[in-house]
Amino acid sequence: MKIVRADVIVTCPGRNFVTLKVVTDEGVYGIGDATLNGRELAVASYLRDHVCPLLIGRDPGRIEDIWQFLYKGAYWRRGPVTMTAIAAVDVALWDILGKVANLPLYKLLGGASRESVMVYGHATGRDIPEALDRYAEHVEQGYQAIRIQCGVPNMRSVYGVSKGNGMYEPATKGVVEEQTWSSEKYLDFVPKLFEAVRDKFGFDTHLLHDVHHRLTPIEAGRLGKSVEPYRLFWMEDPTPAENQGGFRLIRQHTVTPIAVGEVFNSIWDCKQLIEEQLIDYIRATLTHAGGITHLKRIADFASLYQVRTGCHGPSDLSPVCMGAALHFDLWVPNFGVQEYMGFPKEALDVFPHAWTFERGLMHPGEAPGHGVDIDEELAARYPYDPAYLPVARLEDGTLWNW
Ligand code: GCO
Ligand code: MG
Repeated sequence: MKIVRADVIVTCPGRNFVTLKVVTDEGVYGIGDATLNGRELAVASYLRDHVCPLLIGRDPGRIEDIWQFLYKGAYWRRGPVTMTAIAAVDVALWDILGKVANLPLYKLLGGASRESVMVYGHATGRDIPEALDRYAEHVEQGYQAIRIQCGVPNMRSVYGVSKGNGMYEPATKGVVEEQTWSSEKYLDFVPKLFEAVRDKFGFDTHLLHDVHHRLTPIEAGRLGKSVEPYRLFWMEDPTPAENQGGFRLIRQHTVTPIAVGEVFNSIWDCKQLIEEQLIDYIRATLTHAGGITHLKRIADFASLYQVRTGCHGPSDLSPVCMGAALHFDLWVPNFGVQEYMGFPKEALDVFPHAWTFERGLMHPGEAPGHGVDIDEELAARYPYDPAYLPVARLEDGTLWNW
């Protein structure tokens, strides 16, 4: 079997997605997600101009060799654009392998390690009562794990809260939104949010929260310590993770579990964090961290240190990523939880999928491969629409971490 075509499809059904379709001489094809939010066309060009021509004529079954070829062969290793492009190829090739073997991807990985995949949903509110209402809705829908984000009094904007009543979407069309941030106001307020959740709903649901890289390590240590009574499932991205050693400071002060990794793109980004057991959950994704082949390597390494997975799963990774991630999650022995934000309806129509959701649990389905397809005719009706992630500034105007 040989690869005869590789096409990049850019579409905006509710938001922008980049998809790679790899076609073989036997007519079997596979698809992979290549979406890098706010920088979509960089990956589309990397694939179209540099990677697709190199795939033609290759045996799609040599997944590991093609991965190594694209990683080492570029000379310029790692980075989000490169690793997203490699991931798209990798996931498409695993999809082909599954279709050829007539097996769902999770069986190729070693079979199911559990009956279903626990996912966490997003409860967001402009204030505590609104956030609690959304939390209650998630409890009613059967979610066992819920992330909560809430507006902070006297702060004009905050990370992670829906603008209207719809889904949370961080990107804004055409412009870079400038938000303001105060770590002091946030730190004084946020323990009250968790207290309100536990007072109202007790301790039966896993409670998650995303700090979105906003604090310094010592501030993060203080936050973790102050919220220990509310037993968070995790405190996500408490501080930027370029300086992995910085997490030692957080660990010295708190036993609140830590999740990191949604902006990571290789095992090297998380090596020290995992080896020194500075985190509890690794959040790298298939799409941004080199696909199934590389995420498997990260997860196996993490398992040596009792670090579990908690894959990033926002609506800005496509339904293709979600489908493939669910196969990975069903297999991976050191699974923790999977994020599931949901998708705009148009996106679900463009990407027909085999996965199912029932009361906070998901299953990838039994379709061969990863079970997600793309309706190219429908995709063509939603042209690319440039959008950017916001930036955050401190109240004096200093550019901060969004
Ligand atoms: C999460 C993330 C997202 C990111 C988004 C950026 O925990 O789901 O923090 O909300 O901000 O994926 O593109
Ligand atoms: Mg996050």
